[in-house]
Amino acid sequence: MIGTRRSSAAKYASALVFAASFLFLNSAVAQTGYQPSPANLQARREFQDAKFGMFIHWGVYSVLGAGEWVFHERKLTLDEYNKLPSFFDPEKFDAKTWVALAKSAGMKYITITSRHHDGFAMFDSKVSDWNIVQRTPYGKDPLKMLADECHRQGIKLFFYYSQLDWHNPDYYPRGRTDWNNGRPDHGDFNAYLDNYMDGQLRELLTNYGPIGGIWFDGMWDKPDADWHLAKTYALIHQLQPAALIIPNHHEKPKPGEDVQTFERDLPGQNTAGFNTEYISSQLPLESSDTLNDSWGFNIGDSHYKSPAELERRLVRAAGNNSNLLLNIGPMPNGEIQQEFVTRLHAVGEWISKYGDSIYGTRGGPIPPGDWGVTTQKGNRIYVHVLDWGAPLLALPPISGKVESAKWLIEGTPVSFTQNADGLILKLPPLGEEVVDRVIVLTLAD
Ligand code: FHN
Repeated sequence: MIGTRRSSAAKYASALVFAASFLFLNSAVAQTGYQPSPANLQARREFQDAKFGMFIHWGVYSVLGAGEWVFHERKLTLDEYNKLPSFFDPEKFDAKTWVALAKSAGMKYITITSRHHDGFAMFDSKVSDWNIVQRTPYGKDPLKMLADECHRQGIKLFFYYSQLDWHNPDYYPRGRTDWNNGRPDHGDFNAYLDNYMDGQLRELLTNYGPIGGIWFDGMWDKPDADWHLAKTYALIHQLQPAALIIPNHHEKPKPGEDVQTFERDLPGQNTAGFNTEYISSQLPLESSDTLNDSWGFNIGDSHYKSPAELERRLVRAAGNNSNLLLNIGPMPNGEIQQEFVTRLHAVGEWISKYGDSIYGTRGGPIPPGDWGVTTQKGNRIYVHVLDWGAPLLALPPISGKVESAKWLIEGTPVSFTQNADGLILKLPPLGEEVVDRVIVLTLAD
């Protein structure tokens, strides 16, 4: 037996060192030492100025009209799910209509599922034939058409990309969402990451012109796995330095990531139960949510949010220094259901009047409250009174002298007093229901 019998303390200590290094290796390393390029920092500012994006969950799962988790929820086998693409023929898909709808809603960017957890590529991939061009009667690449149209209409396009894969045999060992769908109990996860995933990411960052970034999802399926983040993040930043990496891993941001996104929650909130309460003070923030209760097309989900709810959601996101990424799930024929179109047009109508108090702003300076939020831009502070019926609104002190206070829409003055204790705004009695009563405070230079 070589060497002395090591004391249990020594064994315990080295186990600790090993565990710590493994955790460090795994979580912190990502793209250690990552310095965002000037183009990336500019893209981050433009992202924050944009404030409002369209999330699109669309795939062969749309055919069943039961959301994007139908493969898992119905515990289908591979053979069963492999039939779906042959039914997917979205002859009504029109990139111009989709992009125009996003613009009409006041949205400045689109994030579409290039590949969801079923692993099916909604683009022309040479890495695997499990894709829309080779496996569907449609046989065309909708992401190419969408990318071209976005470039034409000045809308940034982001690609959602699922790291979780319920279809690829090399996604092995499988994770928390596993069920026996007929895949073999062996596979090469490193090959899955390095060849398959990075191969497809290279296609998405090479064949579609300049893109806004990659919106990752699914790491939460194997939270302790080594996802080769350093390699994947470096690949993305090397191919398109301005592309933003937006990981929906529900954890504290890791080196190499460019935006922190929260699902179904405002930054720091965790009503969804899986979001981190950590809020990055460095990275732009985003909050994603559904227009009804579903991400993918769900024929039985008519629980639509009202335009007022959506507008308030956007304002509260802005007041929390965050973007809102609002989701639609198009139908399998490529059309977007009227319930979504009507509400997006209504939001567009609203933001065409209130946009100044949203676009290009940052949250604050007064922290969000039940009464409402504030946004700021240059020497202007926008006080968004969302839920306050009393005649006086007392706000904490702000730095800078308020020169004038006016209603954003009417332009008429609002009487106020400002002293060291704070700012008091005199509000007329509430008339008809107003989504957001906005007062513009102009600060003296
Ligand atoms: O499982 C996915 C879900 O299908 C959807 O894509 C959302 C969107 O943020 N993310 C995951 C759930 O956390």
